[in-house]
Amino acid sequence: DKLNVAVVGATGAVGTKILEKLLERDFPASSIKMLASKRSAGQEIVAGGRSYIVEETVPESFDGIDIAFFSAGGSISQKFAPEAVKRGAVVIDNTSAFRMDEGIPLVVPEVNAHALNQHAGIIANPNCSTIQMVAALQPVKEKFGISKIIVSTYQAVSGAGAEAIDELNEQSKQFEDRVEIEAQLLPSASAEKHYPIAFNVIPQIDLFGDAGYTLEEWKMMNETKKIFGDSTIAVSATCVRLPVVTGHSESVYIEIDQDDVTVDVLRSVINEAPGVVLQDDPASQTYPMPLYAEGKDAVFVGRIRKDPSHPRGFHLWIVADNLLKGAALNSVQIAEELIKS
Ligand code: A2P
Ligand code: 11C
Repeated sequence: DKLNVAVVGATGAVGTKILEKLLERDFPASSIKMLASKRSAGQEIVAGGRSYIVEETVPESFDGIDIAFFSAGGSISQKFAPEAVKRGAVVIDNTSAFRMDEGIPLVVPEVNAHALNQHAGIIANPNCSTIQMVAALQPVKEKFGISKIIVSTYQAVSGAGAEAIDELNEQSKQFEDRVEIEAQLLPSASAEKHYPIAFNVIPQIDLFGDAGYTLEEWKMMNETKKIFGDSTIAVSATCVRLPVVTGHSESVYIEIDQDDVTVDVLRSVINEAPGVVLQDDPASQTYPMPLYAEGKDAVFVGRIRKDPSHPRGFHLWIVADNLLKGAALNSVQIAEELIKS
């Protein structure tokens, strides 16, 4: 049975990738409706040799839709996801609007596909930096148990949307032209101050929340517990923006529950994980980098080593395309999993 599909945020950094993945993976869609704001209505998107005309998102857009992917920001999801569900669609939401709500599954198919068995119409796709971390750590958790995670991220600007990519490009040009760099968007459109991202590093993603952590950091901490179904796991995050266009990188420290696990054993366990590719050979300078992860579906892991001061402590370096496994691909995989059952 073929399905009627809608993509909300179709002109955005993630929305365009959702269409690409649906086509590339031969998703059984009988129609794909591309929805955005009124500003983009009438715009043509060409993909897979076909032309799609963008429409304005209104409640009636969801009449007859079976699956609706949302990636147009939290407020648009708040407004239209319930409308889509009311009209019989299942919503796969890429924003943070419903992720921590009880009864809303938060899913990375390689980790907790079982959570899809019970839903009330909305399924949440986790934050990009959370997805790649839990996908890489899942086999380690399953085999040895994990009691603690300390993560520092190195996040690309595309995570903040198409406008943030424009801002990095614009600022790079201003730097080259030796004119003053103007910052308008990062670290967050709604923040009081904005700082240049070109030739800089910003230790703030999204606004600040409780206890000195940013909202992005809280997302990584809370979502990890929910996806793993383990509220006891200790997680602390530091989230940082870099002048990289696409590909989030993460330095991750874990403490496992089992003694005497060697680096080689840890490598082989990670190597067997679905969707994960090991790139770990110091002798040949092999390790993951965002420039090479861009456009790839996999989560790449390298630099695996044992902490010299803790018998159960390990360090890893995890890289993935934040727009693909971090967003569009994971959303489409959720849809594939749903129609399997
Ligand atoms: P538009 O291009 O019409 O503004 P990104 O994540 O790259 O910043 O993209 C955001 C996406 O959300 C875009 O597709 C954008 O469409 C869409 N969007 C923004 N505001 C609305 C709205 N009011 N209704 C539907 N889609 C919206
Ligand atoms: C970033 N991770 O890189 C963010 C973007 O909750 O879906 C995704 C925000 C979210 O800026």
